[in-house]
Amino acid sequence: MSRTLSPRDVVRRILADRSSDAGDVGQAFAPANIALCKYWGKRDETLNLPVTSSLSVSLGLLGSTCQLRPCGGPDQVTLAGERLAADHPFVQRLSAFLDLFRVEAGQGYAVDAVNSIPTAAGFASSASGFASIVLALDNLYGWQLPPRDLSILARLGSGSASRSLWQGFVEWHAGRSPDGMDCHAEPLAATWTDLRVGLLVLEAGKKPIGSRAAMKRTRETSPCYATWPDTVAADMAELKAAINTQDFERLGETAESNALAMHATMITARPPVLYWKPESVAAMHRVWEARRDGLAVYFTMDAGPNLKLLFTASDEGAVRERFPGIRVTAPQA
Ligand code: 2P0
Repeated sequence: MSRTLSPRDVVRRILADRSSDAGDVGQAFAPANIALCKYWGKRDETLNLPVTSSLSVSLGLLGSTCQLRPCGGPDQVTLAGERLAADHPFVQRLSAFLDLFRVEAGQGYAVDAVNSIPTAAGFASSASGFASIVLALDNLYGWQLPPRDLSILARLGSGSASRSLWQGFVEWHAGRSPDGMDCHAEPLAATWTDLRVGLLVLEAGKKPIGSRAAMKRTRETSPCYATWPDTVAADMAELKAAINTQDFERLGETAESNALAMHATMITARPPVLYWKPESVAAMHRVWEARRDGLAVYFTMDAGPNLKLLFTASDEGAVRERFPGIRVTAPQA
């Protein structure tokens, strides 16, 4: 029977027989990912173990690039060319994560991170960031860890980062073990080159509450959360069937419904968590209106006011016409 481990124990176990000699520099890219079946709620907050499995699609060239160099003293973090102060929340979170990997106390890293996803528009997720850091560490120390171990390490930084190690469709298994060693992601074999994801920026302001605190509050207080695991189980099966048969309507309908079900759990939390803005609701109506007009377009939403539209390549022109300013990505083209 496995017991709960600390994040440091998990790292020690995974790196047991790996080198602690760093090279000069480690560098890596990891794609951002958008969940079609969402992760919302943890069974273990220290290890970022989710209540349910989830399924995402990665965003191709949109993501994070990270360069790591060992340095003396405290960590030095540069984001998009700008040096961040030591008390910046991102630096604090990153340094706490890097603490798990330091060979000697006091050893620092110079981290240079660049996001190609529109950060200011609220699309930056911690997912590609932590995944790129884990890959850069793997590169710096020459660990050559198997992907499943990299996924577990990325999860310790941020749950959704466990899914950002691959392109295409990725399933994150919730697992059952208290130590989380069976809680990692893996890619699905199926590909779908015609699938498109459009980022619809509606508001770039700061979120009222971060997703970490919001999912905790939802799990603890929402009367609707009890049905969430069953919703996920049904939606996961539907999405996999839709992907395997390339049934776009089935994929879109399920992803949209899953996102709304996740938001229903948060809206009913106490106090409520409502990320939607009037512009978000107006955009939902525009999506539904487009569907009534025969255009196969669906939306999904995360912990923010913006929409991500799902459609196929042949409808890209029609979607761009209806949603000017949309940023279109071809996840698997
Ligand atoms: C997802 N989100 O599946 C869901 C949908 C937001 C809404 O994963 O606390 O930043 O670091 O594990 O991964 C955002 O949560 O949370 C997220 P932590 P994370 O993409």
